[in-house]
Amino acid sequence: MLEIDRLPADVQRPGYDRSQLKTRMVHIGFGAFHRAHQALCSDKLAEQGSDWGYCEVNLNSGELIQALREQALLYTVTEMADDSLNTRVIGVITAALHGKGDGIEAVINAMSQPDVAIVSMTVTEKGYCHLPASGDLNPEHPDIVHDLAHPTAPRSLPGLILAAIRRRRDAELAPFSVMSCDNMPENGHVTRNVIVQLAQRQDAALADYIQQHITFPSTMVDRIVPAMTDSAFKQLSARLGSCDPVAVEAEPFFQWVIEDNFVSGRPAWENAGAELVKDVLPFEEMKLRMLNGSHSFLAYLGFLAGYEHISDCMADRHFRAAARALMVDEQAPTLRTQGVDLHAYADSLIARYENRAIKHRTYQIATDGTQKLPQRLLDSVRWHLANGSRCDLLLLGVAAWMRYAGAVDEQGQPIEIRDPLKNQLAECVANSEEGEARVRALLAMKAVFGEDLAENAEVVAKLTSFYQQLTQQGARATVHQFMDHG
Ligand code: NAI
Ligand code: CS2
Repeated sequence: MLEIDRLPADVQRPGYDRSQLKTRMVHIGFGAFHRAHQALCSDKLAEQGSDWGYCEVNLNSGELIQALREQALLYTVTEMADDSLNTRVIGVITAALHGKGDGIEAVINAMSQPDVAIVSMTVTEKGYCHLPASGDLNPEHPDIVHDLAHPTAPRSLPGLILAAIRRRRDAELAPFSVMSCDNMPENGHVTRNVIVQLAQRQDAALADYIQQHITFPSTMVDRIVPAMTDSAFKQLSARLGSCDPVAVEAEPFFQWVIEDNFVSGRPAWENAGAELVKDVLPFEEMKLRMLNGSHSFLAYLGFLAGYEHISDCMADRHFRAAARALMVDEQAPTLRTQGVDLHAYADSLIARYENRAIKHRTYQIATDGTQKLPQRLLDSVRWHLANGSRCDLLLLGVAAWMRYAGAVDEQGQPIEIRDPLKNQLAECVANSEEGEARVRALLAMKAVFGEDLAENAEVVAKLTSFYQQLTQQGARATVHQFMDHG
C-alpha cells in the first residue's frame, strides 16, 4: 500500500483541500492511461482551485479499485526520462466503484447524480462493441445481445451509458457530455453511433433525446503509458519507500486535444496543458497514423524479430529507418493536417520511442490487432490505392500482423493472441494453408477489412509476397532487406 508519510521530499503531493472537490465527472476504465493522462491533467487543475473531481469506475476487474480505496483514493504517477524521474501524488479522485463488486446499479446511480456533467472513458477499442471497419454497433456482440434483453442491468459500455442517460432523462436532470479518450478516429462519433444505434433498438424516443441533448466531444490523446511490470513496481517501490499497486509510469510527453463541445460545462483543462479546438479530426488522424500506425508496424515486426520493447526496435537502425519511412513516406501524405511540420513530428516520435526508461512491450501493442488495423494502417492503404501511390511499408505491417495472427513465433513457440476476435482468427488460421490462402482467409474478415481490400489483386499479391518473405526469412531479415534494397 502507498504510504504517503514515507514518500521522499521531492514527490509532489496534493496542495489543495480535497474535501472541496465535487464528483462532477465519472470515468469508466481506470486503466494505466487514464491515471497518467486525464486524471493528472485534472489534478493539476485542482491545484489551481478547480472542484472537478472524478468517480472512477472499472467494469471488469475490481483489484485496482479495491487497492485505490485502501489508500484513500490516492496514487502516484512517475514521469520517466532516460536521465530523470518525477513523481506526483494524484488527489483528484473522490469515489471509486467496481461494476461487479459494487454492482452495476451503483455505477448507474453514480452517473445519475445531479453534479455529474461529464462521463468519460478509456475502455480500449473493443469496449465500444462496434465493427472496427465501419464504426457501427455490432448487434451480435454478446454483451449487446445481453443488454438488449436487460436494458436496466447492462454489461457493455454503450448499454451502461444508455441506462444512465435514460435514468437522468426520466429524473429530469441535466444531460452529461460523453467523452471518449480511446485511440479511434472520430472517437466521439463512434461513441455516439454505438449508443444511438443501441437506443434505436430499444426506445426510439430515447434515441431522439440523445441526438438532441447529449454531446460527444472527440479527443486526440497522446502519452506513452506502458502496462506496469513486476520489475517496474520493484524499482518504483524503492524510490517511493512503499509499494503503490495503483502506480503508473509514463513518458514526459503529454498531449490532449479536445473538441470544445460540452453540454453541461467542463473543467478549464486548457489551463493544465490541454488544447480545446473546434475540430479534432486532423489531430486524431495525424496521431493515429503516424504514431499508432508505426507502433503497430513495430509491434508485429519487432515481436517476430525478437525485440521485446519499442526502444529495442529503435536500436536496430533498419527498424528505426523503416518506422520513420512509414511515417514520412506513407502516412504523412494521407493527412489533411495544416501547419504542422510532419517531418519534425516524425523525428519527435522516433525520439520518444528511443526513451529506454519506458519499457513499452511490443507484445502489449500487438494486442487487439483486429480493432486497431483499420484506423492505423488500412485507411492509409485505401488512400494510396485511390491515389495510385506506393504503400509497401503499410502492407508489410499488415502482412506482419497476418504472420503474428498465425500464433506461432519464429522459434516455433506458441504466441498467446489477445484479441476479441481471437476465435475467428484461430479458425481462419486452422482452415487455411500458409501463403496466399492464409492472406485471403484473413482478408475475408469483413469486420476488419471491409469488402474492398480482398477484391484488390495488387493488395492480395503484395500481402502474399511479404507474408511469404516473413515466414521464409523472418522479420529481421525482411525489414533489413526492404530498407537496403526497397
Ligand atoms: P489498461 O489495460 O491499463 O486499461 C484498460 C481499461 O479498459 C481497464 O480499466 C479495463 O477495465 C477497461 N476495459 C477493457 N475492456 C473493456 C470492455 N470491454 N468494457 C469496458 N471496459 C473495458 O490499458 P490503458 O493503458 O489504460 O489503455 C486503455 C486505452 O487508452 C487504450 O486502448 C487506448 O485506446 C487509450 N490510450 C492508451 C495509451 C497508452 O499509452 N497506454 C495512450 C493513448 C491512448
Ligand atoms: C499503443 C498506444 O498500445 C498501443 O496500441 O500504440 O497505446 C500508444 O502508446 C499511445 O496511443 C500513445 O499515445
